[in-house]
Amino acid sequence: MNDNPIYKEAKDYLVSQKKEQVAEITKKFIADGGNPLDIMNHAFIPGINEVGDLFGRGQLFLPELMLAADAMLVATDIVNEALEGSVGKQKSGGTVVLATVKGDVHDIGKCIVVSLMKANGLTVHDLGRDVEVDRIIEEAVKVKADVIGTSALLTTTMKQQKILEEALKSNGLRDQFKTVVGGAPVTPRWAARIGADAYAEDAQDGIVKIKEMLN
Ligand code: B12
Repeated sequence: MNDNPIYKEAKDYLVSQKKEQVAEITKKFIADGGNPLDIMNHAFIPGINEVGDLFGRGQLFLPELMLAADAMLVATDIVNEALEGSVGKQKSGGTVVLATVKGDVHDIGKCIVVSLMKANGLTVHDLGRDVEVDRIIEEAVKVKADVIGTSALLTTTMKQQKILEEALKSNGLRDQFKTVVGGAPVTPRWAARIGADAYAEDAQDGIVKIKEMLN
């Protein structure tokens, strides 16, 4: 339920960059039987978006943005650990190569996507952040990936997703992989324009889209 007061408290801790309290409340929420994704979706993602808006409006500065990101990463680690522990190791047969594109160090969202994919039985090769298109393609070929997923958080780095589509085509590899794109500035329209196979709004949507593509 979105009106659980714990969400507001957790969100406030994140926005005010209180890392210790963020860790504590996340652990308590999970220990009390809460779904780890709920605190992420109802408290921390709205919280970090608010931080981003404040930063965008010049009401909060880079050092505070970095502290909030640090607190977010602590929450993400706790949530991811809980997610990974909550499922069996059954594999559903799909292999995904995932990366945040070149020039972009935003990886909080991608790390959530990785955990949820693993929790859903997908085999994930996470290349990290700031990854060149050539490296992504090399890994996808090497591990015979079914799907290539990319994350871009900057309007300036989104074009790497287009470069990936073009590189796949020019290397005659476009039919070998499905592609899915995500990240806050990315839209279904962008995905269609560059010729990606799918757009994912969030991690859960990503799983749905990937499972559809694998079928
Ligand atoms: C945290 C943060 C940072 C942290 C990143 C830490 C880290 N390890 O990730 C730090 C402090 C390092 C940072 C740096 C910068 N940042 Co910053 N940052 C943010 C902030 C506040 C939150 C991003 C985030 O983590 N969101 C939460 C996650 C969970 O959401 P998400 O990434 O969108 O992911 C979800 C979905 O999109 C989806 N998804 C995402 N990717 C994928 C991929 C696949 C395959 C799938 C299926 C799904 C999927 O699933 C995820 C989970 O649901 C945003 C604001 C915002 N609203 O986005 C600004 C923001 C992105 N940053 C911005 C800027 C400008 C910068 C800097 C240039 C600042 C500077 N002057 O140095 C640098 C850039 C550094 C670089 N080269 O990359 C701007 C970008 C503006 C623009 N037009 O491009 C924003 C929008 C802030 C703003 N309002 O101005 N930033």
